Amino acid sequence: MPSQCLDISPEVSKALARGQPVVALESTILSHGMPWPENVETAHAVEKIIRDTGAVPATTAILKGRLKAGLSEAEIDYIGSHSQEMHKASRRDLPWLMAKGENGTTTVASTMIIAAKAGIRIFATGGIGGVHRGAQETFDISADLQELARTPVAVVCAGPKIILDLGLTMEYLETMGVTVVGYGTHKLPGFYVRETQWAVDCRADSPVEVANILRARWSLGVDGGVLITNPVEKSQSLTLEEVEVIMEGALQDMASEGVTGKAITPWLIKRLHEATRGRSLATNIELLKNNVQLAAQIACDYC
Ligand code: PSU
Ligand code: MN
Repeated sequence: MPSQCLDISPEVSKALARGQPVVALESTILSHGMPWPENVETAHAVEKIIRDTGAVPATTAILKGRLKAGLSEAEIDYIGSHSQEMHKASRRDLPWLMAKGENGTTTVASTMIIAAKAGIRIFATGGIGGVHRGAQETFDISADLQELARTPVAVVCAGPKIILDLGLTMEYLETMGVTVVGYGTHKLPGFYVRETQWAVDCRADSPVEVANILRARWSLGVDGGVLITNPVEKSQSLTLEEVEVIMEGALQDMASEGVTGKAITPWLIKRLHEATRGRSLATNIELLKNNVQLAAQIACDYC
């Protein structure tokens, strides 16, 4: 349901009109999650994976105050090479960016909003935001979780980011009624880390099985999305032990440097990148490609 504030690209628009599969993509991962030029290369590579699988990619952003579903190559290149001027835009940021005609890159929450407005049901990303470590004190809970509770979009990811408190994140998702599916696993994947100690609600072993869960979810007529967690390949996974060692120092430095609010996730991602000498970036890129591939297959089966 295109609205006045939303531009759907001609390619995406045509696919939606014909009932063809479309996969939404976020853009904060490009501006705040990866350095240039890897961000631009990855953005084009994942769009290609989606097209090669028979679906159409719809990368989302806010450009000059307009919500975008589907970007041109030039727009992707611009965002990737002008990361500094891109506001990280979650649900709360959309109104002021729109009113002021600003540029912003979309988080999981705002991508879900744009996808739902455009009529796109499947969205692929790297990892979602969640309940931060120490949230008992800080109240830092990503708006991604509330969005999953209310917006009817399926998010394919490699799990909540391991920088979070995964136990509390799972509790929160349960409270909010979000179905969490493990793709080929009963254990919750933790983004860079293939497997964690937490269990998922249900396991699915094929794109068709996932598509059936999505249809059942939306036939209920209640609000909300579904989280599909797809473990990163074994050969690409970081170990829980190495991540925990890095996180211990990172959380101390983060506190002493006074990093707060929406800067936290990008700061921790960058810290892991440096501490692993680029291995976490390579993992991030691989898991994203993996998720995009799965999302495109699910979209084909869903349509
Ligand atoms: N991936 C990254 N870096 C990021 C994000 C993803 O490598 O910054 C973004 C995602 O868009 C996710 C968001 O939705 O972080 C969550 O941020 P917050 O915890 O501030 O809601
Ligand atoms: Mn936060």
